[in-house]
Amino acid sequence: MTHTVTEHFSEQLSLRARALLRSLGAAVPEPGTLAARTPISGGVLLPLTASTPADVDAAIGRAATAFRSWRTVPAPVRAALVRRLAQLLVAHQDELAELVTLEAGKIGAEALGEVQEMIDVCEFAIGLSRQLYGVTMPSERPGHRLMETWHPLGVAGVISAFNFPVAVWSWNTAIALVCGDTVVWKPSETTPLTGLACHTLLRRAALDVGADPEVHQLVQGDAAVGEALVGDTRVALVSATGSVRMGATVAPRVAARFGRCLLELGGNNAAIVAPSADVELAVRGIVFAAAGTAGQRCTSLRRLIVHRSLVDELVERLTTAYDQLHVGNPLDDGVLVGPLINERAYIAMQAALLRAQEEGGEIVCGGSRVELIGEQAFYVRPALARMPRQSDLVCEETFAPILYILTYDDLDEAIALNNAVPQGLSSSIFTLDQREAEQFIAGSDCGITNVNIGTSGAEIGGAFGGEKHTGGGRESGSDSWKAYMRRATNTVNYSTELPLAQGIHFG
Ligand code: UN1
Repeated sequence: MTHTVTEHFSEQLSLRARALLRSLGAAVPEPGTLAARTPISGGVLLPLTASTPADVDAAIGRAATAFRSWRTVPAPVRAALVRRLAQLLVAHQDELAELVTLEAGKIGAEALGEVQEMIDVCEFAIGLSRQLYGVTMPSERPGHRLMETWHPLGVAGVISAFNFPVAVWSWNTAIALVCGDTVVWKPSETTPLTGLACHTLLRRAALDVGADPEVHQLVQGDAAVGEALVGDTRVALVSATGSVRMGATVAPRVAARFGRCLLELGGNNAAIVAPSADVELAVRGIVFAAAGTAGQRCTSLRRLIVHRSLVDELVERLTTAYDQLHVGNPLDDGVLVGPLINERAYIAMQAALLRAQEEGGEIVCGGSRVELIGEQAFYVRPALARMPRQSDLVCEETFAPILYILTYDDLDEAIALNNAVPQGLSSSIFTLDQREAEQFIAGSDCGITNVNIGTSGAEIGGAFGGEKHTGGGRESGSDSWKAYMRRATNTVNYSTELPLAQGIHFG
């Protein structure tokens, strides 16, 4: 496209974003210095106003005030708000998904899937509202009851990333709200419009069911806005998704004020392909996990650890599959790989590919830029790189579609390679040998360990998160809700005596 054609296209995308915001009920924001861009063309969708320190302070104040009454609303009644949000998400699934495509560059199917993930977690949270169970234990004293009760924690500060701009918000918010917390959300500065859209839907849901709309606050801007949340003692829980570097600054600051942190940081996810693998199935799983979302999921597959007997055949099959991947405008039908989020991501990818070659690797296919829609949009062909060993480069997370291929001879070695990186989010094995599968489940040090599926695309029902530099947090399903609540251990004496524990006699 020529310069002017690209500009014209960007204007069309901007008009579309405005129309989508309006149909989602959001007023087009006051123009300011925070530019919402689209990676589809690199153009500006809308200029927004970033929150000032005073805005953030006021937002936290409103959330803290709203908490005082929200915490007293029974959890199943709180769930009415989440139920209404789910209904609005169902009604607006297409528009919100399209906005995700415009802002994050996801292909249609994945953007719809992301909104589906929101609906799913809302349903989970609604059921959860009647299952915030505490346990009881036998007391060692007669006439006593020992039990645990769970109570709302306070204000949850949610800091989310560009790559799942709406789903990760909903994981945190749907659950925090039924748990009785209020939320202050800072979306990625790269995806402020989807932030605005979700905030608008939630406020509308609150008004529709007669809940206090102040239970949710939106703040917009760069790292300084996030830091204001991190440093504020009124924010009981900081739930942050992003880079390891970001987590390394957030965690000590929250710890220093004895706040609570829930971290979802980088991943460097591997899949092992064992000799018994169903290779056809493995190829499909690998391609989705490595090239899907243009390699920009925390759970994207970045390392393939293949048995030596299989590696040549697998690389050949993967190359054939990669050659058929349609890279292009994610709004177009048939496209499987959309753009990288920005130029920085493109530069990081090119630097990694260069380093891979310097370290003796071979770029088997992909890696090059496809200039489709002007100079400011960064489309790349997903790359396969065969590496002689797990070098420093391979141990780093590059947020782009590069799959490093390594070989192994015995399973212990493969599991050791899986574990020999600083991150610990997701992992998988392709094998039809049950012993191998179980050995891997026990041996992988990651928070997510799969068999015969790729590393990405987790369902919301499980706990999502990882170990080591991934930060240790768990979000979404299972008992992740416990991170959003305060546990109290209660001893109730219904006797007329006052026996002391441990058999102590006092006086
Ligand atoms: C992320 O990349 O931050 O498991 C979240 C998956 C998605 C969520 C990814 N359900 O790939």
